Amino acid sequence: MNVKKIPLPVMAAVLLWIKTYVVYKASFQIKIESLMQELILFINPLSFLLFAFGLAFYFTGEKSRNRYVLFTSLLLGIVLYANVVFYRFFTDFITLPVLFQTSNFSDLGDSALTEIHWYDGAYFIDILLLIIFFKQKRRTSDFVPVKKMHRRAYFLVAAALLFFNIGLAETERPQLLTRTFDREMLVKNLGTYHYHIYDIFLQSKSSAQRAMADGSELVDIDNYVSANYVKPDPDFFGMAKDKNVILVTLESLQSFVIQNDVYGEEITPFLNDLIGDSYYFDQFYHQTGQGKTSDSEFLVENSLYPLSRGSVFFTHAGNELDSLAQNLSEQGYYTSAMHANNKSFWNRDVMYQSIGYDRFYSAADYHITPDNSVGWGMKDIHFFEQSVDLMKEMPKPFYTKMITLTNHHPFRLDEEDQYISEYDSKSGTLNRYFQTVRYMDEAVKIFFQKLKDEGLYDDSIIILYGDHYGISENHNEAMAQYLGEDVTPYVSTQLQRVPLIVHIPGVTDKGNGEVLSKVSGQIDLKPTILHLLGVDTKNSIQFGEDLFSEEHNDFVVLRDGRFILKDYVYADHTCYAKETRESTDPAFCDPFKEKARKELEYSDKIIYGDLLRFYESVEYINK
Ligand code: GP9
Ligand code: MN
Repeated sequence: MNVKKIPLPVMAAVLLWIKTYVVYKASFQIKIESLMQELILFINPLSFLLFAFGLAFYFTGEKSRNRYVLFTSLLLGIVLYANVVFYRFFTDFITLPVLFQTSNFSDLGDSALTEIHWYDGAYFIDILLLIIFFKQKRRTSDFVPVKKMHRRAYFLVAAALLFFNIGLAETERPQLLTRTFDREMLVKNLGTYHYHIYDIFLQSKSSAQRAMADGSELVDIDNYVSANYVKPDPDFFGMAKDKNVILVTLESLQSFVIQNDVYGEEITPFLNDLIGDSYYFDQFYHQTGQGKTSDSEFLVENSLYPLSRGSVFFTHAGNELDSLAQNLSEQGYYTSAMHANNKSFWNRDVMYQSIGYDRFYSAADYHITPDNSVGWGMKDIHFFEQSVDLMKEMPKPFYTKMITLTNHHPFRLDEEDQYISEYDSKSGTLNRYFQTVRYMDEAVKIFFQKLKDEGLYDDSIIILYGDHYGISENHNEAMAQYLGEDVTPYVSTQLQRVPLIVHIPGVTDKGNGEVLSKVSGQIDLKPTILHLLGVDTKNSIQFGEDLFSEEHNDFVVLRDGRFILKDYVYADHTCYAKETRESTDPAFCDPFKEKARKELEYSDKIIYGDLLRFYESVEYINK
């Protein structure tokens, strides 16, 4: 084949394609776990590049076409290189909100400079090759504009490639775009250029919605929230004043495993004991959507609902918030989050700045080895042990939110960590789930012991809750076998219960443990915790209610619109009576439909319009 015959745009696309792949391998640490993932990584830059350079075929003059090709190569080369430099410092890919977050800007400028090296010129070698190539070409061949038919065929190939790429990515990572988990995942599956386009799209969408909003919308919301405020119980208000707060997010833990067994073996022996020494809420629901763990964090920190699609951590990471962490900072607490995973997962590194933690202890702060890892990363026992060592060094009082990891789909464990036997059903996921839950239970037990050994226990309150379901509806058949009943919409809704355990040393462990069957959800945690610490929330925009308040209402809305009352469950457009577990007269649920809809709508409005930035002025209007 005569290289000189290759059209310049195609040549440029191929050069940049190869360069991008080389840069992926050399400058980013993208985890590749299979040959298929490697293949996706390899092909993912190509379709975008074919499109970008293909536009050159619309130029009729040789000079303008060459200029366009060169300019595009340079521009994309700069984008790629900027990511390399950014990655060297932040081990992350650039996002628009990061670039435009003014507080980051000066830091970014400084750190960027220190990460640029003289040998980085090598990143632009393809441009040099391109110039040589087109100089040669100009000398030897005449310029011919491209025929329409060829142009069409070219774009058809590019489009086919794009769909092939998306298809492969979808099989590797279902719901990649709607869940937007992790930037590494997006780059790995769709390529760095598509990732930037997607990021621009997300950003412009939320900027538009934000630009249209003004504080007046907040007045109604504020009125609604104030009317629904419930007074704290004086016996509980300030009960844990100035204690350290340790909030433990237990990955994928659902309530149905509590006080339950597999072939006679207890699944959560430690938690079962702990419940006796704690306030245990057995009618507490997760309210997460596609943002899973990140949604649970959002709910707990802000007492707002997450969004119905995507994760707020990604879509609205720059919003003004009035978080639990900020409230506790104001009370002199040192605030942090602890999670032994890549810090960019769920965009935490960016969102945590808006939440306002003083510190995020992520994978880089833990000693992670192949021996102490399984599945998604560091095993919980090691995570808890190392975390307590980190806690010892924290200024007191502190508030820290810990997130466990081992009890995560696909629920794999090393043999030595399997304390109970597998369940036997058609679903491997459910079969293994009980074992990983049992492992997590052991980890929590070791954690409590270590807190005691290190003298942290007495001055702390420990609150544990499940973040979301672990077993999805795909496993209904196996679930029905375990539960001994069909998973109807009613049962499925009841399965959305996650444990909430509030353990207050010196109080609940002195025989004051209690099972509280209040119908409630993650949204209630922020006012509950603040009130326990003696912090007033009367002026906060929050949809939750203090769980210890006498006035707490038995009502919880799930993110998909289902809701649960004291005696009824509204699911699948049907009103179910808890007593009979059968559908009943819709009139029992009807009066609450409007309230459920309104809460979700108001909360969405706050997030889309970034309305809390107007809060001070609304307070003023209302006074
Ligand atoms: C990852 C962990 C799991 O860091 O929080 O996220 P999930 O898939 O459960 O949302
Ligand atoms: Mn989770």
